Amino acid sequence: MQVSISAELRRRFAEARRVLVLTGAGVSAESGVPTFRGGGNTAVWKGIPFDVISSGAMLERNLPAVWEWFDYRRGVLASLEPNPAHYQIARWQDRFPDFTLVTQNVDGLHQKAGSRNVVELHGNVWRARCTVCRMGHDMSESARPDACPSCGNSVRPDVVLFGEMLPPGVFEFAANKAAECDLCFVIGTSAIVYPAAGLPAIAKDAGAFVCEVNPERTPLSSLCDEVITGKAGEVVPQIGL
Ligand code: BJW
Repeated sequence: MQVSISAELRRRFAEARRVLVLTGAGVSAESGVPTFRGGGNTAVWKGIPFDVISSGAMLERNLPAVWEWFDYRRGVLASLEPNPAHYQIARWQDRFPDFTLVTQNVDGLHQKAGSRNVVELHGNVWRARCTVCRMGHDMSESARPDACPSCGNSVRPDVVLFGEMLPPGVFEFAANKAAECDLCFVIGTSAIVYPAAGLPAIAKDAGAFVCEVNPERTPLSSLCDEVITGKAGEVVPQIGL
């Protein structure tokens, strides 16, 4: 579907030097990853709402149940591929002198599309980490360890669950980039989970042009300079290279 892109956005895109892109689950929807909100079949897992099963409280109460949920998720993700939005965003990293991709997604599809140095606010399902020493374990090529190979304690998904803190320094890095950018894209997020949803306002307050891409309006739509209504896989490739 052809979308309307303003002359102002085209000019900003042509002239931008520092660009920040914030993505959410919607950017992966056309790859077959269910979003968290607005329907889909992972909003409830075995009768447990996702914000309960994906919570720090559940992790403390029932770590095996949390692993079962994440093992299922990795199983689904293993066969999924990036879509045209992931690929176009990956091309943008070589288009602008200073480019930062900040994602709330834990699916690894941006990296699979070729994006480098992705700022992962909420972690990644393909990593486990020790609950005590925090040592990380890559599960993309090897199985989940039963215990930490370094200290023997239990491991958990390296994902930021509800009620947990973001990894130290990650949000601060993203916030600094938001404060410095001149063009900010907000793609496929419902913009209700903080602190991630606060990044576009930081960019806007610092003078950036903010553009949202989403089939639905969000709480951020009214602060954006441009709202493009549509699916990321259709809209993002039309914005330009
Ligand atoms: C398309 C599309 C297509 C569809 N193309 N688009 C300030 C105020 C109030 C509360 C808080 C606050 N600050 C912090 C909080 C608490 C909480 C929070 O924000 N709660 C809100 C829900 C109210 N935040 C936290 O707990 C965070 N921690 C924290 O702040 O620590 C400090 C602290 C602790 C305790 C108290 C206070 C402060 C941590 C948040 C971690 C989020 N984790 C999750 C789960 C990850 C694990 C897992 O994968 O299971 O991360 S929650 C879930 O939501 C996931 C996502 O990353 C995140 C955001 O969702 P996203 O990406 O926006 O997806 P959806 O599904 O919501 O939206 C999809 C969008 O796509 C929709 O708009 C569609 O229209 C669109 N779409 N198809 C483009 N084809």
